[in-house]
Amino acid sequence: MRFRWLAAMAILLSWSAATAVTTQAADKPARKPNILIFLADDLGYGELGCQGNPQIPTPHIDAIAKAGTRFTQGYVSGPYCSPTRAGLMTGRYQTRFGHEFNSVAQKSGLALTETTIATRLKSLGYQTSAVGKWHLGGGGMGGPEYRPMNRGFDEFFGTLANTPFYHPTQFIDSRVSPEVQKITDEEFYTTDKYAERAVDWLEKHKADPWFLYVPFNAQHAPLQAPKKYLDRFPEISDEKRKIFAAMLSSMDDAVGSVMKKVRDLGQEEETLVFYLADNGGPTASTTSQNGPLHGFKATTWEGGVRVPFMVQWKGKIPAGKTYDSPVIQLDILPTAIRAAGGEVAADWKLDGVDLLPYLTGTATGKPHETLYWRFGDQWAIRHGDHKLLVARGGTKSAELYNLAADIGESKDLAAAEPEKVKELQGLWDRWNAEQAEPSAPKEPPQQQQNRKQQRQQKKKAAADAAS
Ligand SMILES: [Ca+2]
Repeated sequence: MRFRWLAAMAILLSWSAATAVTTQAADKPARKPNILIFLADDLGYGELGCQGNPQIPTPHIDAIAKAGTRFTQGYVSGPYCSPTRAGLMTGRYQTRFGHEFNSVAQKSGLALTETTIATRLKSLGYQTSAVGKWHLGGGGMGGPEYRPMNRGFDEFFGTLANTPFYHPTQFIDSRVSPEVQKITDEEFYTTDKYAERAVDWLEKHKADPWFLYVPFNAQHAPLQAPKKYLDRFPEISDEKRKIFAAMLSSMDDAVGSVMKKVRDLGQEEETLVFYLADNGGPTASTTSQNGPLHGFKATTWEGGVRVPFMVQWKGKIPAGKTYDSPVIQLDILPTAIRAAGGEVAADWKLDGVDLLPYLTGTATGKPHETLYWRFGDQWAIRHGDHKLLVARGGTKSAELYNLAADIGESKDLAAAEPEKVKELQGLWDRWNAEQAEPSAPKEPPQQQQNRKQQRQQKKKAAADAAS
């Protein structure tokens, strides 16, 4: 009898202890996860250790893939800088609001009708910072209303557009002034300074949930790197490749510094991290490789729009896995908003989707059955494993590829599969009809004029030489 009474008491006690723990956990609201986005510039699919290229070690970037999930079919909606950023910041195909070309950033900037991920996270109580290359206006003819400080970022440290790595142009440190500043420090190297500022900002803002966006200038031209990184590659004799390697090594160190800070703050389990590139590699100008993919930056071939892309959230997203269905940078905004406990409203008219249920396995199927691109005369649609496209360097008529069997887009199936061509053309036409006209021409008129003059001078020089 006594034994039964003791057993009953023990059960009762352990039940109350469990209840107490549950109540305690419920009383302390879980902190919203921090959001961290690293964006590389012009880094091709064929670079990085985790992408299968051991030539330039990238242990810190690889560590994100190791602690998280790497997308083998990660896309961007733009084949070069500014359009991809417009899509990333809004979660919408940038062609919906005319942001088809880089020239929009020069003419004005990201349309003021659009709401950025930073503004959306701010309304959920986040502190926000952008450290790196903006390239969404506010530096050309557009006014300060296009600068990051007026697009949801509390702080901005970086350049408004493309820049040299030393003596960066159109540089703003919003702690000093909202206006463009001249950098006179000879030793100032953007990638290293971005890491320093990001780490400093994290220390100052560790108490509340934060959103940190780090769009590196690396690996965009011009190829420039400090000696300390060049010295890491004595075995690379090609001068261009050596500088590219040094730049990538510097970016890897910068990612490592920021991630170390997150760990030192004890926040790695509450930080959702993305690392991706803004477009494919322009191999001829910088050596940036696209691995098995066909085409380059500024084309709608896979080499222009399929990029290194990975995500980590320790304890939430599976570690050391790949995810092999197509995803796109437009997915980052809804994924971050949902992770932050926010709702995605229908009137945001997003094209991206929340990836977390797919990554954790609670959702079946694919995030996207169909993806679309438009870039002037070039365009593409991916539907299932088939891709129909018109791209620079191609036949000028629509070509059809099966990416599951032919990742290198080498065997045009258009003639063999006319029904598939018709189906995909119909889908793309319907999507295309929803897109806006480009809000700025592909090249500003002055640039077009200069190019025309250069062509005429070349022609004349050739004619003179022949006569
Ligand atoms: Ca780029």
